[in-house]
Amino acid sequence: MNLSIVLSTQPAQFQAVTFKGDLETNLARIAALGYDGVELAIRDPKLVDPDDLERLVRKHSLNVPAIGTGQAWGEEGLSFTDPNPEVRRAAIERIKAHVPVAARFGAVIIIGLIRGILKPGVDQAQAMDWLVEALRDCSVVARPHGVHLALEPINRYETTLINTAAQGLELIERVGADNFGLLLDTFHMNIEEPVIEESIRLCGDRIFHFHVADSNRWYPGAGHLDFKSILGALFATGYSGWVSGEFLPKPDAETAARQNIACLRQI
Ligand code: LER
Ligand code: MN
Repeated sequence: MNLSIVLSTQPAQFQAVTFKGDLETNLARIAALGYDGVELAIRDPKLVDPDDLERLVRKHSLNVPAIGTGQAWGEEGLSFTDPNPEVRRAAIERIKAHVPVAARFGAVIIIGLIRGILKPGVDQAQAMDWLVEALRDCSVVARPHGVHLALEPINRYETTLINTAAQGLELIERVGADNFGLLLDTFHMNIEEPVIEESIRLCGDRIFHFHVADSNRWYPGAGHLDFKSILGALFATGYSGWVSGEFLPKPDAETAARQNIACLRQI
């Protein structure tokens, strides 16, 4: 099992980022804890020097399995489904700008909240059309670089667009690109999926990336999810990707990251 953990390269409001702050210090801490990789949350690729980033990551013998893009929404309000066409265009351009960085690391580009939240006056069907159009556009640009895009079903309290694995699969049908799939997150699945393992089986080879957090969004083992059963179902699909920790830095980042490794390695 390849284990990674989320690390933000810039200051961020989103709370379930275990590590924030000085990049090199955190990379050293994450490597020392025994992780194989680091999932980088990058608001804008223009804010990072890819050569520098690669040098630092390699220095600590870490991989980068995925790039999180949600801060472009959280900090700047960019979204695929904003009623303003300029905002939609900027969101699409932002995702395309991640492609060379993702290609360099062999990382999946995560489509989280950059898909947006339905704004007042916007019709759901219209928003879905914009979403499909944006995802087709980005998938076409990413494909020649061998880059995959993974949309994350997110629970109803955070967005109105694509809350469940089944909705994610319908979206995949509509987008119709073989480099477009899903990121499943156990925290969201615990809220939205009747049976987590069944949803995992249903998504099968369309699972491009996987986030773990327990039911309370603490590290695995701190809540009531059955990770032995969940990860059993995941690997039974033939999944050979990463299991990435995205949980609250509670009681503190170091302890949470250590407990996650202890719980998952035992499984
Ligand atoms: C991001 O991966 C995530 O899980 C969402 O909760 C972001 O809001
Ligand atoms: Mn997540």
